[in-house]
Amino acid sequence: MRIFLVNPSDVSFGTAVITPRWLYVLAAATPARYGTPTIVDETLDPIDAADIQRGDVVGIGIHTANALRGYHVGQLARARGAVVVFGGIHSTLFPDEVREHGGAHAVVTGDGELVWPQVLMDCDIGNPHPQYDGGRVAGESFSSARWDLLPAGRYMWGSVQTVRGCPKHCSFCSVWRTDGQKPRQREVSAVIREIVALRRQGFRFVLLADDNFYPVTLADLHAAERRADKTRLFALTALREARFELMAQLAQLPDDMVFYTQITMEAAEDPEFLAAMKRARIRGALVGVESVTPEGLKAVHKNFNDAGDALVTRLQAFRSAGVHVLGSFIFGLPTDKPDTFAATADLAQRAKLSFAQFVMLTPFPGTLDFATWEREATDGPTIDGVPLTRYWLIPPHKRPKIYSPHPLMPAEDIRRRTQEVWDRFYSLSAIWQRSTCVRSFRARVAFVMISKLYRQMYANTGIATDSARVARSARRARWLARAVRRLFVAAPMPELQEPRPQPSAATRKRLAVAVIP
Ligand code: B12
Ligand code: SF4
Repeated sequence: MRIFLVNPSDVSFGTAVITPRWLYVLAAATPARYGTPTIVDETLDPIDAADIQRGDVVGIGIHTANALRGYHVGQLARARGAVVVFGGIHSTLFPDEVREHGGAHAVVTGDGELVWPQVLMDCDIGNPHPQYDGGRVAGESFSSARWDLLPAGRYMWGSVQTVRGCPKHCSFCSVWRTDGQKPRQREVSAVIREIVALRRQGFRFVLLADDNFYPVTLADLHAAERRADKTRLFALTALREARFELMAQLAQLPDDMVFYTQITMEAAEDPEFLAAMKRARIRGALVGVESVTPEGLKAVHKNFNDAGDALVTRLQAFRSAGVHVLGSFIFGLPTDKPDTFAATADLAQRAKLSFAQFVMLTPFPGTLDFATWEREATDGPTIDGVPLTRYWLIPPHKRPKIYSPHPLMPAEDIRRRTQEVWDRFYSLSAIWQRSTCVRSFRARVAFVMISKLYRQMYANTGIATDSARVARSARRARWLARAVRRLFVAAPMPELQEPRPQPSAATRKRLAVAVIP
């Protein structure tokens, strides 16, 4: 029984920025008796159907954006006699759809690593169950990835998850509902072991692929302190200390290493945390700004963010602490007005963001926004017989760019204005001005190329309606990706050892207090 793990994608760039982690986690969870799985990442190269034979097991992981391509791959594999197993967030949300459209024999919902050996055993005896519940695996049981299986020279960044789940409840995000609101933090030693494995191979850039790297805020701690029962305070303090332990160990890794993560804006109020991030060389973070107006933030249940000048101050705090911000903004919120676009572009500039993304509001399944939209859209429009509320089943070139009608602006207006904001933020002169955030001329040129690559990969291919523009962007992205790849690699360090665990400053302080009579 041969095993294939396939990451579906409509577009293959030949080179990819970040390793799709699930492929290498499931490879690690595959028992040795089934051999080494064949990994196919279609963001690099499309799958060759001729490789699949009767009796193979083909595991396909999908999120909403690549579900349709995943279904094509599933049908194709099934037609060749393979046993088809689906997993990933979209399969978790729509197991029936996956069976109907993807040719799945089995669907795994939730986390895959613990249940995968059972699935394979059932496939081996010819009895795969229609559905398996992988549940929410505890932080200490997360599988490490099999980085030894990475193809050489195809990826720029490794990806290591340190925490899963997020305590917030933003209306456009499914993480807190699927991954849970209780942060499941991994053991520091497991995270460090993986990062060392990646650096040994020459990866010096690593994405900490977390939902929210800052799961315990100072406000959470103060609220817990006020409670008579201190159980929650102890639990939160332990989580926070483990963050500091992790950062203290990251700081001991070779100093050419750079980390990048996703974090909420509240970290700006926590100078001790920011300083630890800087020491750990967490040089960049995606911060979900979402909206620059208080009404917009209220609409997405993100009241813990600031708006206006306070927002600029908070974002600048990251930059002052040496953490570059990739600000993420949403356009198309019901509270947006025509002047919101220019106000957002201005704010992104004033806040000294190094990078920014401007996404159009998409109701992702599993979110509160999706539930409201689906409820209100009964008997709504269809495209080729597919209801709009199942938009991922509509071929990408026929999909609308905006789904929910806006009270003030037509969809095309929102799309065009969003495109203009991307064009303005990523104009050559604006990027060159921003590139002063790095020192040498070489680093500035690298900054320009990376900005252009980011823009080609995420803006034009997603927002433009003109297919010539999309094709041109994909070509440019391919070229840029090849050109910038070498900026990210370093000489392998096969001898690199894991740093010795060191208590963080916070733990040392606590221990010191404990021994003082
Ligand atoms: C890192 C990350 C990214 C990176 C991806 C880098 C990469 N190459 O992987 C970047 C920043 C590029 C990114 C981009 C986007 N992302 Co993202 N991302 C994440 C994040 C935070 C972590 C992903 C990860 O590595 N997880 C670790 C692995 C091990 O977990 P996993 O993928 O869930 O896999 C486990 C299970 O699902 C299961 N499983 C998965 N596949 C399979 C297959 C089989 C056969 C089996 C048995 C099991 C199984 O087992 C695995 C182990 O437990 C997730 C949130 C999350 N918690 O997963 C969001 C998430 C996946 N992203 C999301 C979104 C929306 C996006 C964007 C659309 C954002 C945007 N507006 O541009 C883009 C899409 C880009 C694209 N076209 O693919 C959503 C997806 C929602 C949905 N319904 O699809 C998520 C869930 C976050 C959210 N806010 O809700 N993302
Ligand atoms: S958007 Fe970010 S902060 Fe909000 S629930 Fe999702 S992961 Fe948490």
